[in-house]
Amino acid sequence: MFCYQCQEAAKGTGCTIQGVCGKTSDVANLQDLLLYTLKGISVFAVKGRELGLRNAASEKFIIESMFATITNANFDRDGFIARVREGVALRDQWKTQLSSLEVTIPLSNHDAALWVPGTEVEIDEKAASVGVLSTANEDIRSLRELLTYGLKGMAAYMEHAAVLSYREDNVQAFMERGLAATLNEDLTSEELIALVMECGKFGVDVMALLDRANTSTYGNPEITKVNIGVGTRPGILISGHDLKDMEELLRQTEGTGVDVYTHSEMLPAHYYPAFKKYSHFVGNYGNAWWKQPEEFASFNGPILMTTNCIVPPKDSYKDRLYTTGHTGYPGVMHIPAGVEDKAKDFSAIIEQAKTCPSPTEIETGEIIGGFAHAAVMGVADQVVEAVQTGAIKQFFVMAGCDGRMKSRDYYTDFATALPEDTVILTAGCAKYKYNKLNLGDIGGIPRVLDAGQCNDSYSLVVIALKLKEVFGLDDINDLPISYNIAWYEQKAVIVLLALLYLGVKNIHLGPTLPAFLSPNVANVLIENFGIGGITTVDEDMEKFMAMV
Ligand code: FS2
Ligand code: SF4
Repeated sequence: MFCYQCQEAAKGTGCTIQGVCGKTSDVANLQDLLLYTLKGISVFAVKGRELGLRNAASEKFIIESMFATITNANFDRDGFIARVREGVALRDQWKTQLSSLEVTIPLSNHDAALWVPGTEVEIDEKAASVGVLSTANEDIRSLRELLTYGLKGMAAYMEHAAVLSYREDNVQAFMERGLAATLNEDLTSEELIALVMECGKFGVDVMALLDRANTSTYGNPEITKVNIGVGTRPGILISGHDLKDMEELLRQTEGTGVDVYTHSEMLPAHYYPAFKKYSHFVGNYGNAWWKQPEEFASFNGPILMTTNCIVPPKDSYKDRLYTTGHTGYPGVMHIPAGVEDKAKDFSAIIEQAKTCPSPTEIETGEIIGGFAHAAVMGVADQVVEAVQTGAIKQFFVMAGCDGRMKSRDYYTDFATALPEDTVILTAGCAKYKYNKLNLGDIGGIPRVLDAGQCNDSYSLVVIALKLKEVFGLDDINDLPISYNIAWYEQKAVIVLLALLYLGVKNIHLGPTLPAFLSPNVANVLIENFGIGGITTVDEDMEKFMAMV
């Protein structure tokens, strides 16, 4: 195996024996093979689209399978083998359909468009030969992977929008074009860089689409205080990002005597009006994804993982853990999609919850959030006045991901060290590094404004663009906003590319720069966008404040 798609890549270069995430070597290879299969499908889907032909099953398959290969989403070997076989069958359907048209199909002689799966052993052998290192040139490899990881993040957001019946054809078309392009040996570095930038454009589009999907379905997030203590009844803990699962679980648990709590990236569900009506939606339990081992153990009840990030479970709670959607873990119960138009059936989780003790209290109090674009626009006058009077000197976008590494304490220390006339704009699970610090407020505006999940970084962009308009500025970089972003997995990659596409400069990215950036590709990002890493809190604070 060789995997370097996330921030925790071993030794800062790549996992080669087993993933730091817990992914085994065979599963890592099978994920590579699935990706290769998706590229093969895309070769034909691009041509089909050009000819006005579509295949809804292959479109759906590409998005769902891309999502399944994101860090910490799915560890299920058998599931990946089944997906590879299904993918090749879909590719061959396309092939048959196009063969009667006698058209020239670029890349149709590529092995990804031709290979045929045999026995499981042969699949494993093939899987070991198609990974990241099969591209010899390190800059081309770096650009192909940067594009691929952006596409993976894009797929996650497409899927969340799709479950709410929101799709955008241009985004799907780019997904297929981008995947096929990574097979093309003729593309130059410049052409690949252009595709990476285009990926950022579609990143903005997909986040806007998901924002529409979420807010049209569940209302605009509202400023909300969320309980972080526990009740006395048994509970179900729901994690991940899928709001449709959230809705369904709340509906099915109503009146059962079982409470529902959120974990990690599901915390922002509390901000949506549609979920506030459920009195058994008690609060948020615990912190970011990587705290699962201790927090899932002390929760005492069943836990539903709707998306990544899954930490390989401890025996102490494995029999209370459930996956659904495109997540999976061997030996963990999976809740399948509902048949035809039927909702997923969560009754097994609810029945188990009834037999469990209530959660052990690990903290008490409240945290505040819900500062997505509509809520912030509602208090825009107050914010603008605070900036004009100098009460707020600078905003710091500290969005993105949290993770296990000790070096991420930097973000807690940085937030603590920020001057009192600064405000943190956050989204994603990165927030857990500073959302319980009680940093106070500026004239009633909390110093940590949580917009929501990682995809709600879009809200931060909308807010920035609105401020730019209000202050009559030509350039988004003239705003009093600095960017100190933490990343972990591929959704952070699409968010980053989206910010670059919007022209945001001088983003600091940590705790380490991606291992998949070759020195030359990193230089392109440094020279054109001023991207930088992090150093120490003191040194960075000095640099940031000098720019104010
Ligand atoms: Fe956190 Fe994991 Fe949200 Fe990432 S819970 S690192 O998936 O996308 O952010
Ligand atoms: Fe390693 Fe991250 Fe890949 Fe897991 S996803 S194998 S931790 S680089």
